[in-house]
Amino acid sequence: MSSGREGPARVTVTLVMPVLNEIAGLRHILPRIRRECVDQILMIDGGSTDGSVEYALEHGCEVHRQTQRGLRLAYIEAYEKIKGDVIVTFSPDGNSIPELLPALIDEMRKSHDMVIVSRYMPGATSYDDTPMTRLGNRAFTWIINILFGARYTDALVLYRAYRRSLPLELKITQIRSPRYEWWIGRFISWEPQLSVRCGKRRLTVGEIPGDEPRRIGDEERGRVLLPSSRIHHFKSGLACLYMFLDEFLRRHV
Ligand SMILES: Nc1nc2c(ncn2[C@@H]2O[C@H](COP(=O)(O)OP(=O)(O)OP(=O)(O)O)[C@@H](O)[C@H]2O)c(=O)[nH]1
Ligand SMILES: [Mg+2]
Repeated sequence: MSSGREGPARVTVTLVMPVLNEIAGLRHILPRIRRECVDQILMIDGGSTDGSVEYALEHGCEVHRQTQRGLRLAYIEAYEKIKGDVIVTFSPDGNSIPELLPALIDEMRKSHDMVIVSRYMPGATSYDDTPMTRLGNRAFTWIINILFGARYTDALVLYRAYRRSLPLELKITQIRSPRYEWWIGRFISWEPQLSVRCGKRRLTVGEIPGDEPRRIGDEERGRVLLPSSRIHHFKSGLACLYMFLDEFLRRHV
């Protein structure tokens, strides 16, 4: 079976895994990652207290403990520790299917700057979406396409691969916490901004279809959308909209 890395254009791959109390997911997912597909697994820990860090260390992962708030700053802090030519961001909460890694890396080797595992391409489904998140993800992807001349089917998903140098070239590593995120009280990750800036620069972005299974642990908890989760999604949406406006009005890249 292909690991996605054979051939003349062999690339080294770092799997970057943000984690905040995901022990149930890690137990299911880590054993399914074929180690010949990746050269380094770097877990970025947001302050887990459930044994996630210990489990990851025991299973051959490197761990960076983030000191600042939000996923973007977590990635920025850990950026220097990433050794691979290609970064794959991966959520070990069950949303990212490890068996798709070879196909993702294979597609990345076709001279793409970034490859997205799309939940909305024909043949793929998100089982984690609620009607609200589905509508939001699709509407925001459409807005990015219209404003920045891109053709994504899924511009927001975390599961994707890109050249290690891409966040530097797109100056994503220079963005700290914009003022609007402090006002809103929500610090968004860097994937939406990668999609926006790749669109602005007309970079080569590919997509492969990939289901998004439900978050591990939801079955036990029941699929209840808590009010706090709704507020959290609403704030993320608002922060994204501000970012789109800011990117549209200013020439950041
Ligand atoms: N290091 C770090 N990891 C985080 C943080 N917040 C969430 N994570 C992890 O990042 C991954 C993705 O987070 P989720 O909250 O599932 O994000 P999502 O699936 O895109 O969005 P939801 O629809 O809100 O669940 C999970 O493995 C989380 O444990 C954080 O502040 N720091
Ligand atoms: Mg998730």
